[in-house]
Amino acid sequence: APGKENCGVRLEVNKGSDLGISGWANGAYFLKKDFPIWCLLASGQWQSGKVHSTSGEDTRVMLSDGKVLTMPMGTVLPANPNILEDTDDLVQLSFLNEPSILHNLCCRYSQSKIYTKAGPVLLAMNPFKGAEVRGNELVTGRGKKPRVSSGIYSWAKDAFIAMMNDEVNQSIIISGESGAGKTQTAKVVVECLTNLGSGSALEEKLRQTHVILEAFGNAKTSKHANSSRFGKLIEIHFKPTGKVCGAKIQTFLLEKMRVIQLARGERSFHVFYQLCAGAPSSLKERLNLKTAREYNYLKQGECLTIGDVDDAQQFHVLMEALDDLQIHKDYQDNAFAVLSAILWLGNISFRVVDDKNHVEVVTDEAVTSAAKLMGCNVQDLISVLSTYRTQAGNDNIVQKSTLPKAIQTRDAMVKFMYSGLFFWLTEQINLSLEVEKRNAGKSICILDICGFESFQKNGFEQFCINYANEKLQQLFYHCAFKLEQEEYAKDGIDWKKVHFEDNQECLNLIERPEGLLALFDEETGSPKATDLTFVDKLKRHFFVNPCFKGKGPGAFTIRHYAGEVLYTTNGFLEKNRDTFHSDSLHLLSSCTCQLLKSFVSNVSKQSGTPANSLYFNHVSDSQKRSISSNFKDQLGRMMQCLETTKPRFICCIKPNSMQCPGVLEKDLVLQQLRCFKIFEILMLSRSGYATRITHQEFVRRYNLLLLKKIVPQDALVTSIAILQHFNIHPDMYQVGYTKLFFRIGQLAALDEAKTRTLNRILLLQKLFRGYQA
Ligand code: AOV
Ligand code: MG
Repeated sequence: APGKENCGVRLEVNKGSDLGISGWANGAYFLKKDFPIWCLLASGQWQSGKVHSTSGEDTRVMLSDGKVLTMPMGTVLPANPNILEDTDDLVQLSFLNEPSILHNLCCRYSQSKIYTKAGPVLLAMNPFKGAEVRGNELVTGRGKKPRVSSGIYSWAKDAFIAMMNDEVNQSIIISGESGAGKTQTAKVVVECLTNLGSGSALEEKLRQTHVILEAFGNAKTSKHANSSRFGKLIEIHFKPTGKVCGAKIQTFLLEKMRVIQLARGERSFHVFYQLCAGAPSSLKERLNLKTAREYNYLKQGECLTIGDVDDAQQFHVLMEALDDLQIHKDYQDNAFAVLSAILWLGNISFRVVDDKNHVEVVTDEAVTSAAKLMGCNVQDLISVLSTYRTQAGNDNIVQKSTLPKAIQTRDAMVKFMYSGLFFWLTEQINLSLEVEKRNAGKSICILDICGFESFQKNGFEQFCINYANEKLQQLFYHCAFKLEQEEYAKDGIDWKKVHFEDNQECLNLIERPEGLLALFDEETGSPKATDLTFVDKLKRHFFVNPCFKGKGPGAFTIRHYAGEVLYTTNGFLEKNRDTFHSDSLHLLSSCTCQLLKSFVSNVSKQSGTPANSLYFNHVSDSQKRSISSNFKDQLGRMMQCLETTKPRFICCIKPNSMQCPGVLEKDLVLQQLRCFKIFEILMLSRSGYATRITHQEFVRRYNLLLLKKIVPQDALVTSIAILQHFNIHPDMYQVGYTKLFFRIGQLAALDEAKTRTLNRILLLQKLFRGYQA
């Protein structure tokens, strides 16, 4: 509002300014004596204080510790009155800047208030502690429901009400980096929604579902001991009356590589350790189970246990969950047999028999146990693992495999078996949660994927995970603005579209024709290509791309929305090919283990992948699709699916990297807030019409300013009368059907006028009383 003294704030979208103060660069109006402020000290920290005096460009400030400093222009920002410290919606802050926002979040976090709204999104700070200490934010659900924080309950209720009133399917997308609290938040949201739809039986079933999926799909990484290594979309269905009538889970993007390969300090999926530690002796005997340390697949990470987690006890929790979801005991036994077979397959050793590195399988306990558990002939298994067939004219020639080829064949079979098992489990769970037939109601879905990852060493898996997060982030940016603008549209006010910088540039690098994925596929399909030729190709194509940098041989960086990640391409091509030989497929289909057989028939079903299918875990060489192309298609379908709903976002924030309760590292939080562009979102919320207030509330608050009373029959008419009485410039507000929308600072001006008027009234009353006396 140039030229307006009392709101001389030049608003512009904060395009990553380090301090987040661009919006205040011109706004020196607050530099009045005793005004509360934030000072940027030489240490880079913000400290609170108040204005002492001003002279020219400099401001003398008194810090909260009593020190008086002279601060140059641009290092002092206005702070909010204490009363706003606790506000549960950052949009309500009178002064929006990084220190104020951080201060608000810190204050709330110290009181265990972990949920805070930032305009259209909900921020969830990870408390790293149990529900019992969530403080006074608790509300109790109906009946004996577990207690859920009111912040998230009312937020979930908004989605529920919108679904009921607008009859539009809703989705709640939970994002945040690894360990930020997405999976826990997803559980809380599910609990709120089932509670709102009075579905206690389903609520219990969903709780057991989480147990099962976490056992089979979560693992310890170097960042997070219970990291989700798959994505899930939980759909909760409601009848037209609002009562819950079932749920459905789609799982996707399972990191199946983890079964065969582990980084140091990481574990495979929890269920393997749980089974080894907790299986009752009869089961142990049947499956010929050993301890975890005796299996190559498990011991390669050099990490077999997690802190105080009792794997044996967790196994009992898992068994209970499988029983509760009525998964038949025979099936459970079959599933455990598949797990045991996988572990034994990993122990199979190969003996090199000639100078060409050709191998034979060593006939020992490993191969016999694996064959027995799979229900196939040992010799058949041996021949699939150590030979391959080539076609010469009409003849099939059988040749011995080399060591790498034999290992690749075995590992591919293992990956197939594990992802088949995971997919089968999801199907079983869905049978148990089944949505009532002929349901004409609506649904709310909750999306929880693997969070953004940046380790010291990042491979193909991190690339896929970060690409998926990049897609979600794009949707987030899009919706944060769309939702905002929808509110203006709904209330019938004029609204000029705001330009917003998103992550399209990075997605273009990855997705466009001739982009990274296309080149990746080209190299994957070329027999001569190697991981090194792949990187060279990328370097040639993207040497001017600002999101890409080649880094020495075999490595490159991508500038993602959440920071730059260094990828080493070792194994990229082979992982992307994911070759799975038809001989292996034949072997599995001939096994007496019913589950293994069913995995094969699932693949045939999926070859003509249905349009709405979100899984892609099985790839055979007959399909000739690379993992990355499948991944891209999957993500595309997932996005389309979400776009048919009204998406809402929860941004999970990791307050510290030690995973301690009560500790907030400001820099770490700030970095995440910047990734989510919370400042921009708030600035946009406010650069348009910062404050929204219903006509009724406005009249209640400012009616007394109209010394000449008008009959308040119609709040809208009275509102307009107040605005005119104060000569508020028409550029500064818009009158909506239900609300008034003000530009920043306008209500503060009215508040000042209100205080002046009240003081005058008090003075008059005093004088009047004195006169009477
Ligand atoms: P993530 O899903 O975001 O990581 P989680 O939801 O598993 O992270 O949370 C990480 C850890 O933080 C949990 O194991 C809990 O100890 C703690 N935590 C998170 N939210 C809460 C909460 N609301 N109440 C109590 N403790 C919580 V990953 O799956 O790695 O991207 O893939
Ligand atoms: Mg998770």
